[in-house]
Amino acid sequence: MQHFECDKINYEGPSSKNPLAFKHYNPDELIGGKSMKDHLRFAAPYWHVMRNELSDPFGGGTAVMPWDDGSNSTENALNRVDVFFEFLEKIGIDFYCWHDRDIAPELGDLSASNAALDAVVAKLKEKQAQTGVKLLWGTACLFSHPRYSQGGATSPDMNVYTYAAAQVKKALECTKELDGLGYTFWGGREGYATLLNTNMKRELDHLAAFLHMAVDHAKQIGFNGPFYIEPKPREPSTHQYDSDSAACLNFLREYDLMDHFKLNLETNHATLAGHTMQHEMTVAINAGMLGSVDANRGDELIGWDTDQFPTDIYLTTQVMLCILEMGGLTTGGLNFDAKRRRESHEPIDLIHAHIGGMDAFAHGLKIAQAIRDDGRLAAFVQDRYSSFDSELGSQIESGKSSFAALEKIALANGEPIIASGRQEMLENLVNEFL
Ligand code: XLS
Ligand code: NI
Ligand code: NI
Repeated sequence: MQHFECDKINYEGPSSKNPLAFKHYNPDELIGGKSMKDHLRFAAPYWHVMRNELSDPFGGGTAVMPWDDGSNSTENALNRVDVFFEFLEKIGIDFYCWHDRDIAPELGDLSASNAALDAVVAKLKEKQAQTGVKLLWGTACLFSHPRYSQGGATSPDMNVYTYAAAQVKKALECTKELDGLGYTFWGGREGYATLLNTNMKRELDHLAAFLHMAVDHAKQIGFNGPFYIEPKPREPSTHQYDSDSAACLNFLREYDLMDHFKLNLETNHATLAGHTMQHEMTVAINAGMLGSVDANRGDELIGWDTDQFPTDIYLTTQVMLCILEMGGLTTGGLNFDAKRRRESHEPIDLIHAHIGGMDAFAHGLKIAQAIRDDGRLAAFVQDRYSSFDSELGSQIESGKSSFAALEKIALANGEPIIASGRQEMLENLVNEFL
């Protein structure tokens, strides 16, 4: 039985008018000597594709899901797996991500929930073997259940903390069982609603202890993939401790976790933090800490995590410039942490949505590669700092100069004559390639 009314989506090229075809994403086409598929490493999130009913704060779900009987049963969860793999096959996505509670139901107690998870993981494992699909990362949902309303790893209640630890232990073991390439921590409730009731220092210490236990357990079970932290400043909490790239790096350094973690950056979270995605990526890349990307976008007019599909070529070009600059993704990928609008309720809309995201990234990749091949942008930046390529510059950069030495030179030199930053010229240059 087929659940999505289409055949496998093929590449037809930029002149195609077929809405159910790729115009730019041509998986095996080489860009700078590497296939598009290997550059982009697209992943689909189980939570949005299979579980998002498309509700909003003012109304319930609209998504039509004829395959779902609406029950919280393990059987229903097992049925969804077939539909998800039909989706992956038709759209041509080779990686996926999940939360434990997306793939399997939370039942009466922890051992019942664990058993349900085992049953679904066994089926996922079979499907992965049949199709070659890989798990990009797994994660535990420590934010939906009422017990986590005041946090999981930062809950003031030790019994909740303990429960969260058990849940992450199991999710980690399931990730390992499915040969997952990474494991993500997104701490939606790891923050606070008000500082009036919060001991921030103690909560951060607890969070770090939690993450160290995760590292230890990964070692014990032989899970080698990186852990990812996914920054987001707020929503649902007023303030989330992992607020942006810089805050995460500081936390990881302070608590000696740098060797085991990388960042999973989400475009809409960057926007909520008041940064561009390019900024967030640059901060992470400079520290050698960019692991993976949750590829979506926000809305300039709505102040929450709208998780829209990335269709803005300017944005995808910037993201791909960053990824090419760092030498490409390794364990990570581009996970479409994105959902359809509430009005796009038919199953086929899932296909349209992902075609759009994949094409926008393929297009952005081609543009980014062309900008790099052209070389003028990079040459401008290099030249802008060329005064530091002098002997004095290298003394400064290697920490071998002093205020006294520089004062002497400043007194002798007189007023510096500086060059233009040429922002508009560079914007025009980028537009040449769009
Ligand atoms: C929510 C986050 C979430 C993570 C996984 O805003 O983006 O979906 O990616 O827990
Ligand atoms: Ni995300
Ligand atoms: Ni998000």
